[in-house]
Amino acid sequence: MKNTNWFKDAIIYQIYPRSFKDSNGDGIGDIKGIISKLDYLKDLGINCVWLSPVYESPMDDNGYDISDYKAIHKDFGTMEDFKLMLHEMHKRGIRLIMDLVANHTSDEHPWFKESRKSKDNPYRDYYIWKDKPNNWTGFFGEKAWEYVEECDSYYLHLFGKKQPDVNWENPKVRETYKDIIKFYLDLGVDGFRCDVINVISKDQRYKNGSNPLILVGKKYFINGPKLHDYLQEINKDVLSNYDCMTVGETVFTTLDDMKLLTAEDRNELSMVFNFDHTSVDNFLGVKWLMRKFSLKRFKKSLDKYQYGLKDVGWNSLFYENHDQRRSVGRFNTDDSKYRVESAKLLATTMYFLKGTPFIYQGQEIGMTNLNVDSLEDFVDLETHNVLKLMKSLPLSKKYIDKSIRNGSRDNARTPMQWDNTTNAGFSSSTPWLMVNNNYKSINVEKSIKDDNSILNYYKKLIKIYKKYSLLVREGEYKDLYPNSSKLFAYERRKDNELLLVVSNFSNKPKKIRLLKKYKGYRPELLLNNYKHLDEKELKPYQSILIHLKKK
Ligand code: ISL
Ligand code: CA
Repeated sequence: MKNTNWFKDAIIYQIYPRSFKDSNGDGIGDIKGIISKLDYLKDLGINCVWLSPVYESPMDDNGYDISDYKAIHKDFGTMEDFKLMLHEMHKRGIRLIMDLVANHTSDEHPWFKESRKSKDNPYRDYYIWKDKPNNWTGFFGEKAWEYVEECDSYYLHLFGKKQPDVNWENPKVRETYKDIIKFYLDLGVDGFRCDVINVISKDQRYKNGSNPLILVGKKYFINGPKLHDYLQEINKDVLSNYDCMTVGETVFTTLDDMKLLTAEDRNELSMVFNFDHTSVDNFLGVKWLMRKFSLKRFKKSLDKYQYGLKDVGWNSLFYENHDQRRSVGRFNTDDSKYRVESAKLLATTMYFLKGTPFIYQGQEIGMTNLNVDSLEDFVDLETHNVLKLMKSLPLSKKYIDKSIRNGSRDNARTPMQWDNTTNAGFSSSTPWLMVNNNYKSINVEKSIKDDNSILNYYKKLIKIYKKYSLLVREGEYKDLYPNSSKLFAYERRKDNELLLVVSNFSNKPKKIRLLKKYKGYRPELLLNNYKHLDEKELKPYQSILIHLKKK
């Protein structure tokens, strides 16, 4: 990347296009639908969009299985629609980052169709073939190798069967991805969210060693030996010529990895998504293995990177995406009685940390998880693969039911709730995935009119965020009560000024004493998710943001 820092002032909104807005009544969200909602996004105050894949694809994994990187899938529209969308975004001061899925293609990609034909096919080395598979298990809970009779060998797929991993060892593969990246940057795109980027380099020994319950053979295919070389190569050859940013999706990364990946002078990525804080309610980072949430653990996982990346690298700040369940109701919060307070508390607590905020579509109105009648109603391939796996293990029906309902990616993928008309105003016909049945009470139209809504709180929060950008960007972070199991309170301090966030992560009132500490300061209450503030006691899920300046 050019020496550019705009990503540090970006507020990024993720669009999952299939579920955002359908313009032509086929039940599938599309690019024209996105264009029709750009004023809504501008009004929200975000200044960058991350768009999940819209490329040509058989849609086995909703577009994360790409069969032509330079074409737009007809469900979403045409390349002309895409260019128009980009133009309309830029006109409104909104940048666009695309999803770059470079670890695998679809098995229907022409490269793979060739590759599987024979051992001497020119495209053979575009993928990873072995005569004998090792015992790796993929991320979706199935064996990571698939046999092809035609060429009597096995190909590697760390995700679905229809998502063969490409071979980054092959320089031709790297050139091809550089060309794809260049193609979109030349169209004016502002950067990329790089799908599972830290698994592109594989340990060439292909040793046995994954555990089917853990679902990943972490040691063997995370952060492979050439990861940093590949990222630096892409940077040098392509990204450095453009004013762009990258955010890498990195699974199971450590602080040390993150420093290497995001240090400015190493020219690899602008920032990465780290999943430590979304793993505090599971075991081993596997969301199906449910664990009771602990605020202390949550804070510890955030603190580690807030302190750890103080001088080197940069953080991303998020709760949700298209793979995670909804945040309200999670992290010890409540999605019924205190839904509104909870959603506001979550926002205040996360977005004044140091890093770039990401908001996932629907989060800004407090959308909740999908409540299906039967597990069969889920449509996601991962959900069904894992359900099958779980049924083969000695687990109780009750556990399986709860774990699948909790973990299914469909929770985040239900259509955006625009208004209280049929199909929540998402589409004029039956949507590809059912609408959450609470759309009559939770929707954008209603939120706009209600001064007290989550949406209007987000708008206010974003305005304040922009106003205090220097403090949010540079202020020194300090967790005031790392050991409290109810309170999350932190400072962002620079010179004689600071922002103070205090949040009560519980459904009971909580006594506080800390405001006394700031006697010599002039306080200004910037955000409060209740009408009033009692300086000695926070209400259930109450959260406040105060600006303090030395007198
Ligand atoms: O969500 C997960 C498990 O439920 C993660 O392990 C997830 O699979 C992992 O973060 C990778 O996700 C990304 O790549 C996948 C795609 O299905 C996801 O939607 C994408 O975000 C394969 O391309
Ligand atoms: Ca459509």
